[in-house]
Amino acid sequence: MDRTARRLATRVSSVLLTALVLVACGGSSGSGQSAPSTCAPTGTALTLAAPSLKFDTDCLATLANEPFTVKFENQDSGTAHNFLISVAFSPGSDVLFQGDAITGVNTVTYDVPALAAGTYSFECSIHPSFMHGTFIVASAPSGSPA
Ligand SMILES: [Cu+2]
Repeated sequence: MDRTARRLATRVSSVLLTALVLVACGGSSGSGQSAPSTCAPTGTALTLAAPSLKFDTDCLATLANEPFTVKFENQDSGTAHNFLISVAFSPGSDVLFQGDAITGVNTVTYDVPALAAGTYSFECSIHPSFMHGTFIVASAPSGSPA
């Protein structure tokens, strides 16, 4: 009788362990779906390129409360792309800036009004599902010249 109870206890604890391991793995393996990228602003002259139906970066950053420029190089011959910034990467979220589409190969520089600090989304409104990234607006790191 005592042995059976012991076995049962061992069994229960190993089931619990397995469950814990599964939960731990499940928690971290969700990163396949858009773990937010991060980057820090280095100025207000941004560059972005679109080679072969994607952007060349998944994170752009600019300084808060300062107008900035985005030099956008569409390298896709015969394909139109644009650049927009929205509050979040989801349909229907507020668009803060939308640049005119250009057909590659071509380069345009967008003048974008100042934005408040925050984390936004940038995307090509024509191909948002595979052309999008994180847009970070942040204050200059302390200690850097104003
Ligand atoms: Cu596009």
